[in-house]
Amino acid sequence: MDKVKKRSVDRASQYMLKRAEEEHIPTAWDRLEAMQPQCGFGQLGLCCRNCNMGPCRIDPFTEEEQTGVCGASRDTIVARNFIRMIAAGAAAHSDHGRDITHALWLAAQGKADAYGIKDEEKLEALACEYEVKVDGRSKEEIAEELAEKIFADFGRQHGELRMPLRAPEKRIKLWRELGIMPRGVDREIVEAMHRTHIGVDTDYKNVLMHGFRTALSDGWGGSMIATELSDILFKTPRPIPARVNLGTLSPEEVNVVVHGHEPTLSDVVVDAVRDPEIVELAREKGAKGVNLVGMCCTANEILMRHGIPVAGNFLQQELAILTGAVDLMMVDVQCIMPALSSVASSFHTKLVTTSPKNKAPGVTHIEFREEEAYEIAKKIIKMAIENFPNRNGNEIRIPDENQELVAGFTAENIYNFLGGTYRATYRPLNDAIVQGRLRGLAGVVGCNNPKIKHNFGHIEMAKELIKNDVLVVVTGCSAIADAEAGLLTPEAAFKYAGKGLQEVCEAVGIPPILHVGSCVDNSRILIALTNVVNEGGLGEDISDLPVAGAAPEWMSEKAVSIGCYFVASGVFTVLGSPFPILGSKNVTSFLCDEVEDILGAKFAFEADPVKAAHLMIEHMDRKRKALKLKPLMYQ
Ligand code: BF8
Repeated sequence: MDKVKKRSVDRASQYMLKRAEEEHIPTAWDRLEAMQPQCGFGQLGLCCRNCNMGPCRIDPFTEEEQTGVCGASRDTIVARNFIRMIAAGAAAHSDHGRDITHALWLAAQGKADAYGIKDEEKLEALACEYEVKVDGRSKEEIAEELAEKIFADFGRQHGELRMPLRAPEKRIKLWRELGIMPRGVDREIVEAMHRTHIGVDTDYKNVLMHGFRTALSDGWGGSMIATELSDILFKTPRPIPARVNLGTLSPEEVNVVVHGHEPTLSDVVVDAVRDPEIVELAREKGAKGVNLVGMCCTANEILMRHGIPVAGNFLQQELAILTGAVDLMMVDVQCIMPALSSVASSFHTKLVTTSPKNKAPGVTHIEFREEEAYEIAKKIIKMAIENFPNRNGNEIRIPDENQELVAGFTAENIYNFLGGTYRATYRPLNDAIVQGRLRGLAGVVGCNNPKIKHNFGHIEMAKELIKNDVLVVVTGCSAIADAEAGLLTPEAAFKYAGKGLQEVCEAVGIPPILHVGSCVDNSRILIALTNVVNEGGLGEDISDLPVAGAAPEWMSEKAVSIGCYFVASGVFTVLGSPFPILGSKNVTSFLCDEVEDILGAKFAFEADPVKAAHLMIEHMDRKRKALKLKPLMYQ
């Protein structure tokens, strides 16, 4: 048991890891062990394979100025590798945003029956921002023109992206002065690839500043588009109770797990599992019904809007199959481990890929098309039901872990709840900070990584922050980790929060940690911070606020892009493990120090989540001092 306790703090995961060990089924933790020692050049960012004169690698231990065959210095190589990570992360988020735009565009033309406009108010507000005429037009006409205008933002060649104009004025001015105001989403990503091609940009600072521009085109571009249009198409979330962890799988029902990121298929599956034909078929096959659960960010999308249970976060995807109770797992894009097919082959589980961008050898592929979304959803669920009788009853081991949570917070509804009334104002939140009831705000986001004990970083950091009167907002796998530890309930405030935060939570009945959605929904945090600035009394820019961000268990390139757009927006950001940049002292000192003078924020790396929380708290205290705020009420 010791080994599994070292791998995860979550009891359900420990239980499944034990099974994996007994049955000799390797998981990500075993593969990480087998991979040791990992490539030191790669870890430090010192390996360049951007051309065929290489691969080149720079000796990390020499003081001599070594270069690659082309003459690229260690600074250039490290900076180039780093911004290629940003470009890949921004591409993933933004392509997700583009797919949602495509669904809206089809729905507006009546070509995708499964979708409709679910939030007309938001549609009209966004249309006004994009200068789309609203008066006297149908919602479909408005939506079609809006989708076209948003498509244009992806490929914009001149001018500026629309959504960054939502940022505080001072920040916009800074971005313009620095030449990092993003133009088109695709343009910034393409330019990142161009600049890092052999023989282009060798000035590491110039390379890194373009990295920030690319990241901004994600946070204030592709991701924000994904969030806004998902709200319009699938409805804007409201606080909603639900359940989380592997115990949400049912021994008596057909278990369908949706895993990945985009809500275009999963949202339709929510309706399809309730279809009388489906319910009837499930009964015919001896099941009590169909139990739909989510995994990773697709889970967060349908949790936020429909209260669908969450089976787990990134490191639990293999463990879900190890229960022997998953009849079908359908996946779309991002964070889907290629190892799933081999784990599934040890059980009756059917694995189905659905995106033309993500197929896997030997895995059933049922291609998703928005035009036939409902039929395709039903086809996949029927396949799950047909597979139910193939379950081996003796093989099923579902852990008895099934926690309550409340999710569904947004930049718009946070103020309603914190206000204690339905006034559309951030005043009560700002006042709570100004008067010292709250110390500040923190966003804790990002992945799991088997290099860090599963969920440990997220949970310990969040607990330390709330104990110190910091209101925490969470997304992605971090939100799921906290939910599994019971932190996303109003009761958690009494157990773990400091007195000031407790008072705020008690007054309005909210958890001390607010789940604001999937990883693209980090854009909700940017908007919330902007609203705090605009409300007044806490400075003129996001960098003036007593706020901080963190990704204690990050692993994906998307997390790199997220970190960079938070820093570029003025948020001090702490990572649980370093970026692969330590091979260059100059790049490291630029990102972890000098950039604060340029952008008003910087990165820090700290593996201990409690120490990391204190870096964030110290930062908030410095900002409080600079703003001459009152001392904290209870600390
Ligand atoms: O986009 S937090 S492991 S699931 S990358 Fe992936 Fe990381 Fe989870 Fe969501 Ni975000």
